[in-house]
Parts: sequence; C-alpha cells; structure tokens
Amino acid sequence: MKRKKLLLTAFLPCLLATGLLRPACAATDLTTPRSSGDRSTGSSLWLNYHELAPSLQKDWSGVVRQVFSPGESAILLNARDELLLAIGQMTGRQVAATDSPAGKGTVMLGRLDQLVDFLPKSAVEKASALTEGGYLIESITTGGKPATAIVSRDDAGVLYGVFHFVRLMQSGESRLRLSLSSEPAITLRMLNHWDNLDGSIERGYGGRSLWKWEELPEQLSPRYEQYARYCASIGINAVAINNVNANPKILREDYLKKVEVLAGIFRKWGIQTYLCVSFASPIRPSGIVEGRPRWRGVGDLESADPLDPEVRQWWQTKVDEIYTLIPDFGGFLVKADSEGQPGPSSYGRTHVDGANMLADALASHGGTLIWRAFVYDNKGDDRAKEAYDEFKPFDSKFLDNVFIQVKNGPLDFQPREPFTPLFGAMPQTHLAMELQIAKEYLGHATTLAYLGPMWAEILASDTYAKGSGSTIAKVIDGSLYGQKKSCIAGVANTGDGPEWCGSVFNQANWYAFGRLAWNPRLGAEEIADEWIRMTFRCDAPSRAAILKMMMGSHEALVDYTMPLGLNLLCAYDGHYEPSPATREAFHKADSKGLGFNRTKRGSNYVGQYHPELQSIFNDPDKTPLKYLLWFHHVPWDKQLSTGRTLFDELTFRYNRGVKSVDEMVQTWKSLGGEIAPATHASVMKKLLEEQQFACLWRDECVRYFSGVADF
Ligand code: GCW
Repeated sequence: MKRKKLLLTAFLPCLLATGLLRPACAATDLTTPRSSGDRSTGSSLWLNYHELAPSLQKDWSGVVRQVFSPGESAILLNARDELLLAIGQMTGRQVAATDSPAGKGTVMLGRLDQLVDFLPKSAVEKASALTEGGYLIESITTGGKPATAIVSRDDAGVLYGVFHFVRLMQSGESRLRLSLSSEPAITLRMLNHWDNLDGSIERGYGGRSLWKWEELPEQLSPRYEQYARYCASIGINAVAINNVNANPKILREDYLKKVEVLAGIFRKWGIQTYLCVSFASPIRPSGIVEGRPRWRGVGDLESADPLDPEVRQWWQTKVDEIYTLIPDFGGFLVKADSEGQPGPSSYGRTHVDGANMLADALASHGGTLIWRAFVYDNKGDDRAKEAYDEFKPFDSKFLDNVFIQVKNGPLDFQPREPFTPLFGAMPQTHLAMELQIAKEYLGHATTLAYLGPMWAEILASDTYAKGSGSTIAKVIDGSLYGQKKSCIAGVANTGDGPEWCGSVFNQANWYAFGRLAWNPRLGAEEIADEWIRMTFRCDAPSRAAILKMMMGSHEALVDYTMPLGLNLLCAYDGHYEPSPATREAFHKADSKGLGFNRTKRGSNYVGQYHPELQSIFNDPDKTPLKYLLWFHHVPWDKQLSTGRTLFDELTFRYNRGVKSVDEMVQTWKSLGGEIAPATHASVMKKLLEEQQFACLWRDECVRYFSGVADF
C-alpha cells in the first residue's frame, strides 16, 4: 500500500473519534440565552453607549458635569452633540452645554485658537505641535476648577478627540486624570465602496448599497449621517463612494447633484468625498462607431486618449464642474487597464500618461488622483509578478498628487499572502495600500474571521528596503522615505442590512481598519479588546472568551481553507466555496508535490524582493511554513520542521482549522447568558454556518489533494 494511504488509515480513527473528520458537519444546538445585561443589537455598532457600572458612573459624573464648546462649525457641533449624547447615556444624567468653562468638571472642547485663553501653558505648547487631525486630551485646572480639555488645531481633530474620550468612558477606564495626545500616522484614511449605481455591491455581503441613488438628492436616508459618524469615530477621513468598476454615469450632472448632497453630509464629519471614474468617460454614450476601443462614456468625444488635448480639456471642464458643486472634493480613484476596464493602453499610452493627465486636471483644485496597480493579463508565467513588472519602471514618474494604490498581496486579497513587493520598491512614488474589509475570499459575511491579526501581520512585515526594520507600516505612513502624504484604503463591508456589515463580528473589521489606518502599529488584540468593550456589555471572563475567539478566528480560517501558503482555491463564481480542481494554475498540485515554485529556479517572483528576503524565500527550509507553498513546490513526503510530512501537515492544519471553529461554537454557546439574546442568536447562526463551511473546505481540499498525490 502506498505511504499516503497508510497515513490516512492511521489518522482516520482518531479524527473520527475527535469529531474532526466528518463527511458533513453535525449541527450544534442553538441554546436560548439566559437574560443578560447586554442590550447590544448590532445596530449601534461600537458606539453603543451602555450605562456605566454604578461606581464608574459616579466617578465619571464628577468629571463630565458640563460641556463648553465655543466652536460653531458643523464638525464642532457634531463633536459637542456626540459628547453630550455619550455622557447622557453612559452616566444616566443629561448634562448641559455652557457658554463658560467656569464650573467644576467642565469638559471643554475646541480648536486651540478657541481655547487658548483657558489652557495652561504646557497644554498650549503640546497642542501647538499637533499635526493635522491630532488632538490632546488633558486634565487641567482652569479658574481654579478641575476640567478636561479636548483640543486640536483643526475641527476634525476635536471630533476625533471627543470619540477617543468617549471610548475611554465606554471602555471602563477609571483613571480620570487624563494626559494623552494622538495623531494620525497616515494622512488619507479611506474607505472604498464597490457600490454600483443600481444599488448592488460588488463583493458586498452586508445588504444593498447604503446610497439610495433613486431617492437622492431629494430624500435622505438616516444611514448617511450614521455612516459618516461611524467613520469619523475611527478617524476615517475620505470615502470613494462608487465601484472601481465604474459606471461612467457617475459623472453626469444629475448624478453629481446626488453626490453633492452626500458630500455635504460627510463634510460635517470631516470626510472628503472621492469618485471612481471610468477612463472612457469623455467618450459619447453611444460609444465609438468606427474602430477600437468600443468604450462608452458620458462625454461627446471619440477618444479617451490621455495625450489628446480635447480629452484633457474634457476632464478639466468636468473637474471644474465637480469643484463648483463640491469645493472640498477629494479626487478620483481609477481602475484602468485592469479586468476589462478602459485605460490608456488602448491608445498606446502608459499608466503614467493616464494617471498624470487626470492628476493634472485635479491639481488646480488641490485634488488627488489615486491610480490602482491591480493589473494582470494572465499571459505570463506568474500573475503575482505583474503589478511589480508593470509599475516599478515608473517610479518617480507620477505627479506629486498621485497615489498608486497597491493591494496588500500580489494576487488578490487572499486569506494570507506575503506582501506585494512593490512596497519598498518605489521610493519616489506615493504608494497607498489597499486592504479588503469585505471578506470576498474569507467566507463573506458567514465567517467570524477578525482581520486585525492579518492586517497587523502585513503592516509589520519587513521589506528591508532600507535595511532591517523597513516595515510596510513605515512605507505606508511615508516615514521610510520622508513623504508627507500617505494613504491607506479599505474596501468597505457596509450595506443597508440591519447589522450594517452582515454580522456583528464583521463590524469589528470596519473598526479595526479605521484604528490601524490611524495607527498602523496598534496591536490587533488591543483593537479587538477595545471593540469588545464598546460593543458588548459583559463581564471580564466573557470579554476574554470573545477576545480569544476573535484572535484565533483568522488563523482558523487560513487553516481550514488555504493553509501553508496555498491560495486562490475557491470557485470562480462567488469566491466562496472550495474548487481546488479548477485552480491548478495556483496550487500546482501533481503526483509528486504541491505548491508554486516562485523561487529563482521557478517563476523568480522571489527576485522582486530585497536580497535579505530572497535568501529566505528561495530556500524551502528557511521559508516560514505559513508561506511554504506560496514559494515552493514541495514533495508530498518531505519532512517539515514540525516533524510531519507535507501531506500530514496539510491534513493536520485542515483539521485544526475545523476544530478551532468547533471551539468557537462551544465558547459562544457558553456566553448565552452574557450577550443580548438577539445578538447571541444571530452570531450563533453564523457560527453554525461557518462550521459547515469549514468542513466543506477541509473535506473537499483533503479529498482533492489525496486524489492527486501519489507517493
Ligand atoms: O478581487 C477582485 C474582485 C473583483 C474586483 C477586483 C478589483 C472590483 O474579484 O470583483 O473588482 O478584484 O479589485 O478591481
């Protein structure tokens, strides 16, 4: 008998005994939770202002007796109202806004120029040094009375400071003498919505689009304001509201009037609006009669050639029109020459020609052009190499108001990929990082997968671009190359469903994205802990149990879908179920082994990294196991550092992933009395679905690879 068969036979009884290997997963009972103190329904997201425990209520009540907020801008009024709302709900006492900071326990908030007369010299000095969006929260004495100052140099910073203060209250903070400051590490912290004008969302799992185009500009959904408030609470300051696969209609006058209204709402929360535009927009709606390409736009031209003066003028006029309606318009986000989208290559022009033409039109208004590097034509030997090959030669060629937006991994938002080698390879270009909050390849809204650990892992990865310690975080925040502008974008997971993101736990990913965008060095665990405290009202052991679930949830998903650096094993349609049989081009399984040889003896994708990483990734014995099959074609019977053969390690990890989901189900079950019944039930339903999903992946992949392997 062949060795593999022997191994499976030996493994089988123990897997069956532990319930790890089942043809189909047994359903777990859905228990009815006992009554609980938690009232969260998921609809307030993390801005769930639970009443504080009595002792905390008493402490905080002394600190927040009144609010002094001299500013009158829309952002500052929102900041003031938020604080009043939070204090009222958490302390159970309505407090008033006053027009003097004289009383004891005043919280004063405003810009430095508004509060300077009330602040001690030390606070003025600290506040004067803040960068844009930064804030200071300081316990001070003013007029002989204890007070708290929340101060910034700009309105949005005050708003962020208020949300931080509120978070301290929500988190059960009991140190009431405060002295802290915070500044965003990244200047442009952005959500990208892949929302279509027909209300559908590409890769959206949280409902239909938040933007009700047919109702705009007359009718306003309350969600617009709520959405902006959630974004502001985590420091997001820009949103691109429509799909990168852009419908040119977005630039029509009637649509721009709708966008104007949304932008007006977002502005009050410190958020700039961006639009995704089709490169073919200048072409007339009927398309071009003769010749190629046959794109359709909303203009009156025959061409979209970026070097054609008429085309350039068309864009300039359109940009001017937009800025008349939306004076603080952010700019454009463009997917060009990618997956069938129009682009400059149709005219023999380059990404530089295309991006700079649009950037030029935006520059006179201070606008920004974000150009995506997600390009591949599947013609070469390795799709992972394409973005680098196409963009690296253009380093230093883009105008100063251009960002090149690069996905974190070179393939496509896989559960785990090494970082795209462009990071650290274009020192004279502003690179933005694109993450996906929506879980296109991670089980959509079904799975609990908390993405904080995945993103933190990416951000902490070392590019070695300027020696050891040249992390992705430093590339993205501009500090590695001394760049003043920086950008990170997350593909949004929002929708109009009751829980906004398809489930309560998916809200944590929106939250984590914002927090990491603010500070890419925050720990995933710290962020999860904050989110749990803000979202649920439960005791410390329950919080610890939820934290453990969250922190293990991504690794569990990697294990039960694509362990050891496998990727893109999903079905083409929907990217949800496993389909290893159709993905040979990515996993390269054959009778002898598994994995994609991307070393210098293979596609030499490894050659795109800096030498320090090349020496690791070219050697299967040095490559971390989590990336093994990404870089190497490994014999099935090769013994790995774990002591197991590749085949055994693979099945071990698939089973471990399923087991972790089983444990999450048990943990959540045990929290029945702690979590609000409706929330508990809806999460339990999802976890049971994830159990099935995990088994499906494990069973299908193990079955398929067992069939291919022959050793
Ligand atoms: O991940 C892939 C998705 C497409 C998406 C594309 C992109 C918006 O499957 O749906 O299109 O990436 O990022 O452009």
